[in-house]
Amino acid sequence: MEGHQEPHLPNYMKDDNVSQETKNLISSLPSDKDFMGYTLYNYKGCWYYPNPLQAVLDVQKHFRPRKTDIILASLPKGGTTWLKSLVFALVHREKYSENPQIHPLLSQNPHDLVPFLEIELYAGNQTPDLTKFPTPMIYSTHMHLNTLREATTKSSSSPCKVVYVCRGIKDTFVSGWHYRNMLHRTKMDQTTFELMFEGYCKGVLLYGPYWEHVLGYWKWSLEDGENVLFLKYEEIIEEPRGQVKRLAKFLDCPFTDEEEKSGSVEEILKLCSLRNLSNLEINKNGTTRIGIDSNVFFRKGEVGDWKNHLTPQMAKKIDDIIECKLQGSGLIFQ
Ligand code: PAP
Repeated sequence: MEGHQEPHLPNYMKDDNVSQETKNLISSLPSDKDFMGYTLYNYKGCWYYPNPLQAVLDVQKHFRPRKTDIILASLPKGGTTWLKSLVFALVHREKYSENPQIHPLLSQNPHDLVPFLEIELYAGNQTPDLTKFPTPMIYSTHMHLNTLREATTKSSSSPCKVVYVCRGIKDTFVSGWHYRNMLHRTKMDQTTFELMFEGYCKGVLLYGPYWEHVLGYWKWSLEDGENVLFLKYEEIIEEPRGQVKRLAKFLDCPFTDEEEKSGSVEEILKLCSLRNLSNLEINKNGTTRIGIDSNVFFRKGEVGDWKNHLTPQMAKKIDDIIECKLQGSGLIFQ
C-alpha cells in the first residue's frame, strides 16, 4: 500500500493478507486515495483497503448465518460500540440478573463481546470455526449491504435479524476525525482535517460513501421490517427507553411488565451508558482483541459536536450533498 506507513496502523488498513485471486480482482477495480494517501478500491459500490476487502470476499463466500444469529451493522463511528453493548445486555439479561456484578460488560470491551466479521473473524481466516459460538451469537460488521445480503440470502436457514445503526454525517465525520487522531496518537493538522472532510464529501473513505451505506440498509429495513431494524444514534440519545424497548421487541426478547416495573430497562441503559463504560478499568487501559486501545471508542457522545469543528461553509456543503443523495428516500437526519 502506498502512503507513509504509520506506527499504529491497524490491520484493517493494511494489505498484507490478500490472496493472488484478490490481487487480480483488485487490479481491475476502480481505485482512489484516502486523505492520507492510502489506496482504496471500490468493490460493488463500496470503498475498501485490501485487507478488509479480502475478508469481505471471504464473508460473502463462506459466512452463512443461522436463524438465531444477530448481525449488527453500521458505518465506523455510527454508534457501533453502544449498539454492541445494548444488544449484548438485552439478549443476555436473564443470565446476569441475579449476579449483575459478574456482567461481561464490566470486564470486557463491547468489541470483544461482539466480534466483527470482516475485521476480526474473517481477517486472515477464510473459514473461522463459528460453530463454537453460543446461541444467540451476535456478530457485527461495517460491511455494505450488498455484500452482507449476499451472505445472508445464501444461508439455508431463515433470515437472521440485522440491526443497523447510523448517525448524522457531520457527527460521524467529527467522531472519525478524533478517532483517527487517537489511533495515530497524534493531533493531525488543519490541512489533514480538510482533506479528510473532502474525502467524506466525495464518499472516498473506508466503507463509504456514507450515503450509499445508510441508504442500502434503510431500503432493506423498509423491504423486510421483520428482520432488519434501522436505528439512529440521535434517536437513542433522545428517547433511550423507547428505542431500547423497540430493539428488545424486534429481537424477540421484549421486556415483560414485571421487568419494566422493576427498572430493567433503566439498568440496561445505565450499564451501557458512555459514562459507565468509559470509566471501567478495562475500557480505560485495555486493548481490544483487534489490537486497538479500548479507550479510543469512547469520547463525548454528544449530538451536534460537529458545530465545534466544522465551519458554516463546510456544514452547508455536506448538508447539500446529503440532501441531494437522500432525496426521495424518506430517510431524514435532523
Ligand atoms: P466504531 O464504529 O469504531 O466502533 P462507534 O462506536 O460507532 O465506533 O463510534 C464511537 C462514537 O460513539 C464516539 O462518539 P464521539 O466521538 O462523538 O464521542 C463515542 O463517544 C460514542 N460512544 C461509544 N460508546 C457509547 C455509549 N455507550 N453511549 C453513547 N455513545 C457512545
